[in-house]
This record gives sequence, structure tokens and C-alpha cells, in this order.
Amino acid sequence: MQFSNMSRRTFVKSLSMAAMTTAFPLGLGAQGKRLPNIVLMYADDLGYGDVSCYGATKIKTPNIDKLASQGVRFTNAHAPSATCTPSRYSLLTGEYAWRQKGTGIARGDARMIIEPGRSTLPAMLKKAGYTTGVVGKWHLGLGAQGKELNWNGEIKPGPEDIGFDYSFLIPATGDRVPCVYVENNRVVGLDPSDPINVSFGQPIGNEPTGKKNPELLKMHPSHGHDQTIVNGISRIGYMSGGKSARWVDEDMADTITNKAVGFMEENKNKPFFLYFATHDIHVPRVPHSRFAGKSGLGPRGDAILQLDWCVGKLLHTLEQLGLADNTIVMFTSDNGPVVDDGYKDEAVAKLNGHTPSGPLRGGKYSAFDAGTRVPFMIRWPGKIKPGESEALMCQIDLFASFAALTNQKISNNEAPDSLNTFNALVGRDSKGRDHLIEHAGPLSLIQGDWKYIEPNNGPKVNRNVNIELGNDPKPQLYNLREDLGEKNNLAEQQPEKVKQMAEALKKLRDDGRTRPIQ
Ligand code: NG6
Ligand code: CA
Repeated sequence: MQFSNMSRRTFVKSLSMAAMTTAFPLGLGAQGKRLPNIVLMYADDLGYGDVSCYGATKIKTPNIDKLASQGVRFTNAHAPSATCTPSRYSLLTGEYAWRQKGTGIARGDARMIIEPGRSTLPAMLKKAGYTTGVVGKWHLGLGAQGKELNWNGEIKPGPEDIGFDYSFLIPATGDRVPCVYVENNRVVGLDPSDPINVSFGQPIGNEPTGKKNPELLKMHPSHGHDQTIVNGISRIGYMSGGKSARWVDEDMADTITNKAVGFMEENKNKPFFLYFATHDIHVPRVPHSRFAGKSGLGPRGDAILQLDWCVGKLLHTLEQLGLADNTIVMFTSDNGPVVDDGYKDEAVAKLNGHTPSGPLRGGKYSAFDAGTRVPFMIRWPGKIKPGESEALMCQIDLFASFAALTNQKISNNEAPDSLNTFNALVGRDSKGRDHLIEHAGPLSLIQGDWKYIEPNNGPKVNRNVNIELGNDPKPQLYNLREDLGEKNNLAEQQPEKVKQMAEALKKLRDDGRTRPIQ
């Protein structure tokens, strides 16, 4: 076990040695005790520096902070990729998304990217006896590959074909059509006499667009996002029909939070897994009037307050249902932060000294660490001693780690890149992974303190979003312990290290897997 040969440095600052060595039984299910519920709160585009427990001073996130203070707060935990679709693909399948074509940012009408029947995190937990639900942003495609997608009938395959018992979805993103919810394969509130049509090529129907009718907008695009107008906001893509089913952005957080609460209430007497994927703080940022104008940082800050409220509401529900003690709660984000991601929402003008990336370089889309290093915390009262951990962690490992917890065997061809880091997750191992591949445009390899970014000819900066992408035609090598902000490229000084890491990355890529064959 990793635990036995870990370096007992001062990584886990306030965890006592006693807590790190006290064993509690794995596979509780096998021993006849009720398995703990698992709630995974997955924020969108929330950066390492966006919450006060990670150092933000211009905004307060009391509920997220409380969760962190009651559990382990990780300082070196990563989303698998620097954008949404590949991160979620990897989270659910335990396979690095870059191994498969078609796992980039999905269109609003993309067909399902994860093939039906495939072994996934929810399918594995379902086998272990869990009732599984997904509420919120999906962005992994719906409907059969190669077939027409009809939004007016049964939309299949969907989440239930990869292990979810219940689903309530924002099909893609808040800024992509169709702007409707899909609950258990059907658009919610659809009037059959007003069918939905969606297009990501030619305009469809005769509805106003952001491009032609800017006078109708309550929020204007800064780049892209100038197609069909829904709720006064122009989106990516065209849609017509489905008027009665269209969401109201201001109510979105309440809507999905209520669905998540309902799922927990309904399943309170049996083990459940809830994957709660928020729309916040992705664009368009249109929070409810309870939060609008409250942060002083514009809608982006207000969306952070709203997100924090959602976290509080879910935690409160667990208390009320008497489930808090027997529930593992995690909170993290799908990729790093972006300030202007396509709408003129004052996010840049009102930053007010707030630093969404914290001490890290880059942001969403970037190979620099802010692309993937995100807030990550886990609470399990009585089982996990509160503290802080520097272990190298990745969301891709939840599959193998929870398989270990629930006594599920995973075969060699399942979840090929998911490592069992359960001991690190619960604060008993201060090291976590021995390596990690980060994914933006180029791949990066992290080994110990070192990070190697492979050469890439892409642009250095994405001018629209004003983020350094970490692309460089030359190799980059950083010592993250000494240079967390990746300012000092040591590649020329350390050619041997570069060679070793480039070869290691090549092998991990060519092998098609990173979990050793057993
Ligand atoms: C980009 C969008 C951006 C956002 C992103 C996906 C434009 C110009 N930009 O293409 O606004 O939607 O895709 O974000 O259209 S993610 O968090 O879901 O990956
Ligand atoms: Ca995202």
C-alpha cells in the first residue's frame, strides 16, 4: 500500500499521526454496515483562488469554507483536463479523455460520448448497491452516435445507460442551446404543439439572434454567443420552439438544487450517490436576485455567492435528514477559472483585486497549473480527520478509490487511468499519486515536484479570454515546489530531466493505460 512507504513529511499539516494510522475498515458494505452516501458537488469553471478557504479575500464563501474546515482540504488536487467535457468524461470513466477522439468541448447537440453499457463510476457504485443520480450540467452528449437527435421524444441513450438511476440535466452548458432541462430522458415542460429544433450550423426558425437583434439583449456577448436569444441572452447555437420548456437562468441554481434535495430525500433510506454538477460559475452568469449585486465583484462574484448557497443548502439537507454523519461530501471544480468567457458581464472591470487563479499561472484552457489545479475537499464526519493535504490528487481516481471503499473489483480493461488513492482521499496518505498527466492543448506530466509541458505550437495566449495557454514550441520544465507560478523554465538547464520526463510521458501515452495491470 502507498501508505506504508509514504514520506512522513509535514504534508498533512494538522492531521495527527494517530489519525493517519488508525485503520477503519474498508468495504463497509461487505461487513453488513450501511455504505456511506456519496455526494459529489462539481462546480463549473471555479478557480483555485475563487473561494475564501483557498485564500480569496474579496469574496466570502462561508458554506464551502465550513465544509473544508470539517474535512480534508487538498492543495494539489486536479481536474483531469482544463475544460469541461474531457474532465467529466475522465471523472466518470476513469480514462484520460485525451486517449479518445471526440472528447473535446461538446456541442449542444453532441451525441453521447460515453458508450452505453460502459463501466463508469456510477455504474460501479450501482453494482455496489447505490442508487445513483445526476443533477445539473451534463455536457457529455445525449442520443445515439450517428443518429438524428429528436429533442421532442425520448432522448436516449442518456445517463441511465451509463449507470445513473435518475437524471435532471442541463444537456450541455448554460450558454449552448437547447436551453431546456431534460429529466429522465424527456424535456421538462415541453408543449408537443411547439416542438424544439436545434442547429449548430445554419440558423433555424425565425427567432431573434444576438447578432441581428442586440437591442433585445439583457446581456451582450463579448465574443461568440451571438445566436438564438433565450431569456434575453444570446447563446451558442440556434433553437426554435420549446417556448414553454425554456429555462430562466435566474432560477437555474434553485431549480437544480431543489432537484438534488428531492433526490436525497427520496433515497434517504438507502445508500445513494449524487453527482451534483452546478451551472455556476460558468457563463452566462445570471444569478437570482437574492445574489445579484451582492458580491461587489459583478455577476461572476455573485455567481460564487450563489454557488456557496447551493453547497449550504445541500449540507443543510443532509443534516435535516440525519444523514450528515454517514455521507461523504466532496466539492471541486471541472477546470480552472476564466473571467471573460464570452459575455460582457463586468467580470473583468469588477475584479477589484480578486485573483481567480490564486498563486497559479494560467486559467481555464491552460496547460499551466491553474487550468486543472482546483479546490477539492472531502468531508466524512468521524471517519476523516479535518486537516489539509498536499497529496497529488486527481478526480479521475474517484472511480478506483470508491471501488476500494465499496469492495468492487475493477478489471484491467475498466477505468484504465484511475488509481486507488483512497488513503490519500481520507487523509491517511500524504503523497497521493506518484505522477499525473494534465491535459489542456498539450499534455503535461507531473512527477513529484516536477512538471514537464510537452512542446506545442498553439498560440501562447487566448486573446478573447486573456489567458496564457502554456503553449510553447520548446519543452518546459518547472519545479512546482520552488516555483508554483511556473515562471522559471528550467528545461535548458536540465536536459536530462526533460528527456526522462518526455520519455515517461510518451510511455504512459503509448501504453494506453496508467493503472498497472494486475
Ligand atoms: C467555448 C466557449 C465558452 C465556453 C466553453 C466551454 C465561445 C467563444 N467560447 O467554446 O464560452 O462555453 O466553450 O466551457 O464560444 S466548458 O467549461 O463547458 O468547457
Ligand atoms: Ca467548465
